[in-house]
Parts: sequence; structure tokens; C-alpha cells
Amino acid sequence: MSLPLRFSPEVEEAREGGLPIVALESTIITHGMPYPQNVETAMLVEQTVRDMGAVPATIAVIAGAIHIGLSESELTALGQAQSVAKLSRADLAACVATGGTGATTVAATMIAARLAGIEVFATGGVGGVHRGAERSFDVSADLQELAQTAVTVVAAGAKAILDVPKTLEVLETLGVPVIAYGQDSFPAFWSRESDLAAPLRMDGAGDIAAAHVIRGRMGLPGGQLIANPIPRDEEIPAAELSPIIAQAVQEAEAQGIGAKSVTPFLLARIFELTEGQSLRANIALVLNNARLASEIAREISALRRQS
Ligand code: PSU
Ligand code: MN
Repeated sequence: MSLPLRFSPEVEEAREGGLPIVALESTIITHGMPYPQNVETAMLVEQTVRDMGAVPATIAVIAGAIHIGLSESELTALGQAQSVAKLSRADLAACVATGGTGATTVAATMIAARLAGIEVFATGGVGGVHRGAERSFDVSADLQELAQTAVTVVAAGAKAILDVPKTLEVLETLGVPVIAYGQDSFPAFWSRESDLAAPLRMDGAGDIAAAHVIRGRMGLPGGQLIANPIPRDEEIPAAELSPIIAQAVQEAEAQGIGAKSVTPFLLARIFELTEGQSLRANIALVLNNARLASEIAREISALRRQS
């Protein structure tokens, strides 16, 4: 029994030609943004990767097959579907075994990317340690995945729906390199700066690519988390969003939202409460991450060709 990996024609061609490929997740489409902005953004992200000289591979499970690269109609169907499964490490194999359809989180996208030989992945935000985790124990499986699976993930830092200091502590414990791009402070998703220093800083895609390759040569499992600040003219001051985030977190607790539903609930409430302002910023930072991930993928390809 072989693994049902299905490559899109574009990704298949890139694999044959040894071109740089950037993985993209699908939970951001199904659970991270409303329709139709989710589908529009997914297509814009793919085009951005192409414009930067790499090939996009959006990943999802469709009818039991792991798709690496989606057609426009597959992407649109996923973006319109109601109640698609949200797949992480725990449920990816079960979905494939039962012929199901599901969107991949950061953790599941990393697993699928590695199976496909893709080393770089762009997204918006990764999961982390939730506020109140000392009571709920809600820590995203994304953090464990970063410790285990050798994919470099470009995100915009961590959202304030999370407990950011605890998230950084767990990443440190797990030995995950957290690298801020071009600044000392750890970016705070909607804002460029947080009051926390990033553990590491790099100013060029070449260094990030080299660190990725060197980790592999050292036999270290796990990936790297690249924290790329949102473009300056798109950021939202933290003070503006913090009461809204506090309200969303409170509502989630009052309504007993738990497990996989927490993150999608919070994202949806924050978009509603900001009347779309947070969504526009979210789209801008995803595109920005796609650009940096494409550069890193090209640098890794160049390093692999040299050796
Ligand atoms: N954070 C965001 N946008 C997202 C997600 C997180 O700002 O779309 C999604 C990603 O797919 C991430 C997942 O992997 O939520 C984490 O979910 P959980 O917290 O349940 O692990
Ligand atoms: Mn969780």
C-alpha cells in the first residue's frame, strides 16, 4: 500500500526540474479567513510565490489523497465548503485512511511537505500556547511539529490570542530556532514589534537557508520558525486590538469553546469585531511571508545545487 500523494502538474514539473517550491497550508483558507477573501488570498499568495521565482504547493487532503498543489477549482471548492475537517498530526492519517477531506494546519502541512521533499512553508500565524493554558492545557501541536519535522516555516510572529511569552518558552524547551527577520524584537502578528526580544535575528534569506541546511547536516530533527514582521504601512497598533482580543477570548471561555475550535472561533470573532481591518492586515502579512519564503526556497535550492 503506497501513500496517496497527488502532485499538481505545476508542482510535478517543478520537482522534475529541481525548482524551488513553497508549501502553503489550507486551514488558513477553511478556518482562518471568511469566504470569498480566503480564496482570493490563497490565489494571490500562489501568484506572489510564482512572481518571486518559486512554485506554490497548497496542501490539503481531498477524498483520501494528500494533494500537493491544488487546482483553482479544488481551491475554490475548499474555500466554499462548510465544516471541512481541520487536520493536524493526530488526524492526518485517519483522514487519508477513511477517504475523507480536510484542511491541513501548520503541523499537518509540515508533515505533508516533508513527504513531498518541500523544505519551506509560508503561512500567516502558527498555533502556540493559548492564554489560560495553565488551566486549559491548550498548546498547539504546531509547536511539537516544529521540533520534529525539518521544514522552515515563515509566519508573522504570534497573535495576541496566544500567550506569547509562554509560546516562546515552549519553543525554546523544544529546541526550535525562532528567528526574527530584520529586527531584534519578536513580531506580534498585527504589529511589527512586541516587547519581547526574539531569540535569534537574521537579516537575509541566505543565512536562513544556510542555517536550515546546516541543521540537516548536523542530523538535528525539526524545523525553524521565521518571524517576519508585517509591512509597516499595514500594521495595527497592539493597543487598538488588545481590548478586542480580550473580548474574543472571554466569549470563547463563556461559550465553552474548546480543543480544535478555539483558534478558528477567535480568528472569526476578531475579524467581525474589527469590521475587516484585521483581515486586511492578515492578508498583507501572508503575502509578505510568501515573498520571504520564496527567497529562502531559492537560496536553499542554490545551496543544494552547490553540494
Ligand atoms: N493562526 C492564525 N491563522 C490561522 C491559524 C492560526 O493566525 O489560520 C491556523 C493554522 O492552520 C494553525 C492552526 O496551524 O490554526 C492552529 O490551530 P490550533 O491552535 O488548534 O493548533
Ligand atoms: Mn489547541
